[in-house]
This record gives sequence, C-alpha cells and structure tokens, in this order.
Amino acid sequence: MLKIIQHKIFLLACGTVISVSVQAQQNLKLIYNKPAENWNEALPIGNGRLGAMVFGGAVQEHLQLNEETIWAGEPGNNVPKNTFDSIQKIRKLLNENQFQEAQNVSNRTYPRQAPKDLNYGMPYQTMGDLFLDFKGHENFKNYNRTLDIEKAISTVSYEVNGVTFKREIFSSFADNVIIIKLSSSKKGSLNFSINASTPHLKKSIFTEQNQLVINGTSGSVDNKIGKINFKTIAFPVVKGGKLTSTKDKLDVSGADEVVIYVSIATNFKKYNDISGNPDARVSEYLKFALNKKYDAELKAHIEKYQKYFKRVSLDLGTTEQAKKTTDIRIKEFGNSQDPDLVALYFQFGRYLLISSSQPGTQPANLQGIWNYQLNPAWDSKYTVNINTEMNYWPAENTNLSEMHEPLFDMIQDLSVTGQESAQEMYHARGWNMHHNTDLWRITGVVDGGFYGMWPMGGAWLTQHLWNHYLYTGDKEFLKKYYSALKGAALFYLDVLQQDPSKKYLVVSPSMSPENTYFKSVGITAGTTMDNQLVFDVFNNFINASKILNEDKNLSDEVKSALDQLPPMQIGQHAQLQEWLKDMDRTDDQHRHISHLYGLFPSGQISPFRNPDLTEAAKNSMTYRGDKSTGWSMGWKVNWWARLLDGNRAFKLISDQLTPAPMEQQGQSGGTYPNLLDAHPPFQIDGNFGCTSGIAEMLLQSYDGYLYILPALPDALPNGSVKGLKARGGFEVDIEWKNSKLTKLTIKSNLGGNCRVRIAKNIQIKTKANLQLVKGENPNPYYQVNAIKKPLISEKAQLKGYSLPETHVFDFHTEKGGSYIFETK
Ligand code: FUC
Repeated sequence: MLKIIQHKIFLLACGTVISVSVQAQQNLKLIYNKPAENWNEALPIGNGRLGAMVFGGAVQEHLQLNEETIWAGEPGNNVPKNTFDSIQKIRKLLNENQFQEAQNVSNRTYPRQAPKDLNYGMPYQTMGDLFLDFKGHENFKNYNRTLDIEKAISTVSYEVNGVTFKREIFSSFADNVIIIKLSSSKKGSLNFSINASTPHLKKSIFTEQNQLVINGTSGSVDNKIGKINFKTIAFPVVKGGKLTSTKDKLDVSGADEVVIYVSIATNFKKYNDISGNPDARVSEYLKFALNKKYDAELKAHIEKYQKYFKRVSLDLGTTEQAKKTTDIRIKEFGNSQDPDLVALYFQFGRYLLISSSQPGTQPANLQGIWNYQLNPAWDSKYTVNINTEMNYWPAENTNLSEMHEPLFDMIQDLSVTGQESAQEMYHARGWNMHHNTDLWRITGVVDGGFYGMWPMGGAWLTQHLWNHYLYTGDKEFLKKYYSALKGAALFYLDVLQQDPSKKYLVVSPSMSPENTYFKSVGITAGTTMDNQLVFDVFNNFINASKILNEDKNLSDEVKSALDQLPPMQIGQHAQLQEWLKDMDRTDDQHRHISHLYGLFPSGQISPFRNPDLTEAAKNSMTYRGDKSTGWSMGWKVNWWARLLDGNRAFKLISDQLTPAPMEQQGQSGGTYPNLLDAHPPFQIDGNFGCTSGIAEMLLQSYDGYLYILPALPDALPNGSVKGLKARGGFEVDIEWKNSKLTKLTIKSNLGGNCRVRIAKNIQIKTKANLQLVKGENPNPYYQVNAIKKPLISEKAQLKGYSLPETHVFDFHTEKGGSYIFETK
C-alpha cells in the first residue's frame, strides 16, 4: 500500500514504484458534418443562467436563446383552500376499501384543469431567437460543426469560394454573456446581417446605437399575470468593415472579424421578489464583458468550466467508430463496438449539469435551461416525483457537488412556501409539496386529484440534503438546512394515519407515482415508495438532530413513529410489492417503478444484506421490461447496477443510445442526434440518470462500504476512471484490464475508516495495514439504517439471489491521505 500525504510519497510494505498514469486521450467532442436541420440536432451551450441552442447554418446561423428566469406568471403559491374535509373523507373511504369512490372524491376536489382561482404551475419560456444571415454562402463545402465539451465551446467552420469561415460560440462562465466570434481566412470577407425574433406577445425589437434590442414580458397563464420583464441586447464589435443599422436589423459588411456579445437580463430576484431592473442589469453584464479582450474572455471561460469538468476523466477505450460523426455513432451504437461513445455520453451528462446548474442560479428544470417554446411539454417545470431528483443524481458521485447548490436553494424556498400546503390542506406542521413546482415555488396539487395527490415531493427532495452531507461531511451545511429536514419530518409525523388492518402508520391519501392498481384508480394509503421515503425522512432527521445536538424529545417521538412504518413486502409473484396490499400485475409495464426507490437512489435494499428483497426487486424489474421513456431507462441503468448486473445495465445504456423517433410524443425514449435524451420529447433527466448509472456501475458507496467495479459489463473490459466521489469524502481512481481491477487509488478528504469491497479473484499486492472486517463500518458516513424484516407472501417462489464472490477489507485513512492499491 502506498500512502501519499502533502505530495510526498511514502513507500510502505511494497516496493513498487508509482506509475504516473497518463491522462487518457479522449474524444470529448460532438461532431457533425452538416448544419442542424431542427432543434434536436442543434447543440446546447449554457453557463447555468444563459442557454443557447446553436444550429450552425452556413447561410443562416440560428441561436435559440434562453434565460433561466423567463417563466410565465408572477409570485404566489397555488394551495387549494378548504379541502381538508375532503382529505379526511378520502382517508375514511380508503379505510373502508371504497377505492373508486376515494378516487372520485379526489378528482372532484382537485379537478384535472385548474379552477379559475388557482393554477397548476407556470411554464418556463424561451427568450427568442437570434439570426445571422450570410450573403452568398449557399455553396459551402468542408463543413464541420462541433460541441467541444472539454472546453464548453461550439464551433462551426466551412469554406465558400476558397475562403474559410469560422465561428466560436460559448455561454461564458466568467462573463455572464453569450459570445459569438466570427472570423474568416481572408480579410474583409464577413458580410452578414443580425436580426432577432421572439414569440412573446408583449415585445419590441429595435436597433439602438449599433446594438439590437429585444424587450419582452412573459406570458399570463391561468390565474397568474405574466410579470417577468426581460431585455436582451446583441452587441457586435466589428474589426475592419462597417456596421450599419435599419429599424430592427444590423448589417455588417466587409469585416475581418466580429465578436457579438449577447446579454440577457430580467427583473427576477427571488421567488417572491421581481423588483430587479432588467435595463440596468443587461447593460452591466455587457459593460463588464466589453471591457475585456476576446482571448482573455475565452481563456477565463475555459478555466472556470474546467475547474469542474476536469475533476473526472473516464477512458473506456476507443475504436474506429469514434472517427465518425456523432449522429452516425448513435445510429450504429447497437450494432458496433463504441465504448468511447459511452464515455462521451457520461461526460456530456456532466457537461450539461455544469452548464445548466451553477451556484446562485435556478436548478436544472425538465429541459435543463434549453427550451424553444412558450408552452413546452409539462411546462418544462420541476416534476419532483422523479425528474428533478434524477437531474441531480450525478452531482455528488461525478464530483460536481457545487452544481447541487441551486437544488438546495430551491428546497430551502419550498420549505417556506410548503408550510402553507401543509397547514391548509393537511392541518399539519412542517412543510410539504406535491409532484410539481416552478420558479414561484408552488407546493399545491398540480394536474388534479389523480396525478397530483402525492404529498411526497419534499420527502424525496430532502434526501439530496442528507446525501450532500454524507458525501462532504459539511456540518455547516447540515446546520443551514436542518430546518428543512426537520420540517419534512414534522409534516409526516402529523400526517401519518393508522392503517386499519395491521395498525401501521401510513401516508394517506397518496399514490405510487402515476401508476394505478385498478383502472383509473391510483389513490391509496401506505404505498411502498411512501413508506421508504418516510423511513428516510425520519432517519435523516434523527441522525441530523443527533449530530447537531438538537431536538432530543422530538427525535424520540420521530423514532417511535419510525418503528410503526410498514416493512417492505414480497408479493405472490415474488415481486417487491408496490402497494400495501398484494395487487401488482405481472403485465404492468408502467414507466414509473417507484417502489424501487428503496434500491436506488435510496440504499434500503442491498444484495448482501437483503438478498430476498433484492431478488424481489429484480423480479419487479423483469416484469416491467426494459424499453420505456428516456428517464425510465436512465433509472433502470442505476437499478441494474445496484442489482450487480453490469451486462443488463449496459443493455439499458444501449437502449438509451438508440436514435430517438422525431415524433414529439410517446413512451419510446432514446437519444437525439445532439445526444440529448428523448422522453420523447426532449427531457434532460434521462441524460443525467444514465450518467449517474454509468458511475454506479464503476463505484458504489452505500450499505457500509465502497464497492469497486460492482457492475462492470463484458462490453467494457478495459478502462480507467479518475475522480469519482464516494460517501465519506473519498475520491476514487480505478483502473481495470481484462475485466479485472488492476489499480485503485483512494484519496481521503475527511479521514476515518475506509471499507472496500472488491471481487474475490482480485489479489492486492500488499496487504499491510489492511484489516479484516469486523461488525459494522465505524465510519459515521457509512451508517446503515436497519430496515424491518420483509413480509413474504406464502405464494412467492424465491429462488435465492446469486451474489458475486467478493472480499471486504478495512483500512484507516488520514484526512488528506492518498492510498494506492495495486493488484497481482
Ligand atoms: C412525470 C412522468 C412523465 C414525464 C413528466 C415530466 O409525470 O410520468 O413521464 O416525465 O413527469
């Protein structure tokens, strides 16, 4: 074992010399040989706040532009008034097994369309479009278009009559504007006009002092008036040549080089404050950028981006496929060997998270920040019965912890606005929300009493707070968000009802997200997912209050409720039961498999600790099938990784990397030519889910240990990954050859015991300082919350879960220490 502290290398028992492993040469570019013909071929750039889809046309460049706070509506929650009596009635009907009637009451109380005085959330809206029209570029050749995700830049180049034209386009992380640089191989050859459009009803587009201005106001929907005012300026800096303007168009002629700065600002300050001044802000960003030189701006942008991006590298090997354009690689993925596309897809997920979620910005919504419509699918808002959480699964394990911050800020907001729904709808303390929110942090029911009667959004979101703590050990962070954890626990303490048959404490009413147990009936009490979520909410609170030495009495009360939650159950088909009663259908192929929340992202089911539950979870997965919407397949990659089946996980990655149909509706996901995920239509969660799943195949950290290469597929026999994060502040580099671990490096940021599980056939070269494992891992970030023994149906035919042979060892780590293991 080698131990490195403060850059010094100590050779312990073994005499090997550390080989500095060469950074893998990866192809980190999306490449195309023709301009985008539609949005799903255009390439996304973003700096967390400003997004653009770059089409790269030779005759016309088109940038579809977004600013993350342009949403319809105005401040205000959407909590329905005076519905507590209906909730009580539904509870009673459910206790009396009058399921259809319970559903009817819910549907009547919360109609499918928002009543006049309410709304079901506001849509995220596009700003509009910028166009650059080039004269005489119809006959272009040698066309090349890229998205360089190592530098966060999109490039376009082509040739017309022997002159090469080039563009570099990025949304600057350093300067808060979008920058477009146009150049050519021959002086004086840039001739084009700049114009814009926006679909907003309230708008004005005009030129003013050699700049193009777009003013607008967001839309009004339901009972909310559109009150986001925005201003956009496109400001060209022209070298050589001339810049002239007409009413709503700028003309560049005979220029050598042009840099266009696009600045966008709104009046949004906070969910309850829209007193910002877009005019002042838009000019301020612009002024700041105009004070610098392009080269310095580019350098600063790349540096800021790479600070995050370069923390992780993944090399899965490369083949001839990597020389092809990205659209062709996606088309051929299923019938070729292209491990590098898996690495590219993984890194693209990290690129998207860095580009759509920066500290201080809004969290990534259903489309990250990229949306061309005023009324996008599901409003492109935050659906929290899976989608928003999935966006943030890669935040910790792929070493992008800071990208998680916008989500934490949103949870903090919701823990305030959600007090209204807790009190008004449930007469409960604490806070809650249902299955959606938006810029205004609504917490009421959305889409009516069928889809919307799910009071669990806060329960799931707060898991992100606790997990961030487990990864970072940041006690200040825990203190800051403790009230949100406590508020969630208080809500369930007050809301849990006693189930009449077995006297368990259960959430009622609720549903297993979007699924039904009878035709059109989903409303129920005590779904497996709800029980698992409340289990986690209660344990997080108990653990946090202990660490921070707070609320001892309340913690005892929560503990007593925790003990009365139902256990997980294995039903008659040997499946993990989705509902409290054994009602699962084996032909149910619903995209949501919510009861497997306990397997991932939660860690309540583990193959080694609970083989029966693991087998049942696997059976549930098998019944549901593989192909589905993009996010559903993304989730399945993570589940198969947790089931330790790397080949099946890889099969789901292949399904995900299937060309998506261009139809904008349906349940058949895949990947668009621009590598974005299709629900369809485009929804970003599948990108993030799959990225997280690839990380879970290489490293898992739950259930008391770090598991190295837990689900390595046969298709990826050789490779290396550097910089993945594990709970407890560990940072892990792994190398493997012929499907076997060859080298493992673990850096410890917090110190403490490190428990590692690896395949049995791997022999570590030196075993000095390795200890045999005794009892539970003493590392506090690896504490396992004991679940109840599952109930198993007499009809369930369990075969026994076949576990891989592994060995587990402990070693002590110092804060800042680095530990290297080579294998024989
Ligand atoms: C949930 C899912 C849908 C879609 C929507 C945004 O309602 O069931 O498939 O992802 O969110």
